[in-house]
Amino acid sequence: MHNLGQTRSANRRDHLLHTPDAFVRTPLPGLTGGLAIVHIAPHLGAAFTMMTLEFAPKGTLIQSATQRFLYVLEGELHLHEPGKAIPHTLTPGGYAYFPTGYPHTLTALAPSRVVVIDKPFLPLDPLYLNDPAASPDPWFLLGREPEVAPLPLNDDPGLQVRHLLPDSHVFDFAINTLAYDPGASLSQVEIHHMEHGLLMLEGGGIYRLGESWYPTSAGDVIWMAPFCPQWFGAIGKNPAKYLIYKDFNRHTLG
Ligand code: UGY
Ligand code: MN
Repeated sequence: MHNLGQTRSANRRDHLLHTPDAFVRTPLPGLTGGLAIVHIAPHLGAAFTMMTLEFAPKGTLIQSATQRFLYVLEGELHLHEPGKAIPHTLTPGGYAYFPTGYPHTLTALAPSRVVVIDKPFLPLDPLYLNDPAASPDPWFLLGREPEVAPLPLNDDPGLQVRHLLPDSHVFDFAINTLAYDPGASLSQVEIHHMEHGLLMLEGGGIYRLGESWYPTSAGDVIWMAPFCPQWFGAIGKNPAKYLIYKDFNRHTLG
């Protein structure tokens, strides 16, 4: 249904709010039986791509040219690794990380939705390896968000963070979930050099981005450029939760 040219989405120099009323679906190479909604891409000024893939049963996805993180929102999928006879089964809350060039095939067993983040890897200078014999490369991993132990953010028990990737400098980005009790908020306006890609998973609230305050709810995606002023409050009576990407563990000058 058209909405007389109106949308909740906003595209500004230092942020993008991408709301479902403005989503456009597109085919992509490597994706069969499915369509992609590309939310965030280098064209915006981002150093990564974030998209939602929507699969029909039997739809498939193969690896891209970059490292990849994926998170299942809905449905059920098989993840095939080459040389392994038994696939992994991924369900909502399940996630996977693939280093650059790690071959994989994802096959939907049911209608499914998956968030995918692709990013060219920035190698870690061996100077920074704690153990010089350790590998400078990140490794394939699978996990389940509900099984990751939550930690209070800045000692606030009403705001719990889960780190989905290992605490190791070889990873050049972080993926976390932040779960807010009703009424909880970030303790400060953040301004930092890392950029963010965010998907609101549950509930909603008010997001400050730059000099604007936006009502935000489940299904919305946000890009925050480096140094974009940001703050969130889970306004209302329901908890809120989002999945958030940030570039991490690298010096700004390489
Ligand atoms: O990790 C972060 O920078 C996070 N606290 N930012 C945010 O939620 N906007
Ligand atoms: Mn932040």
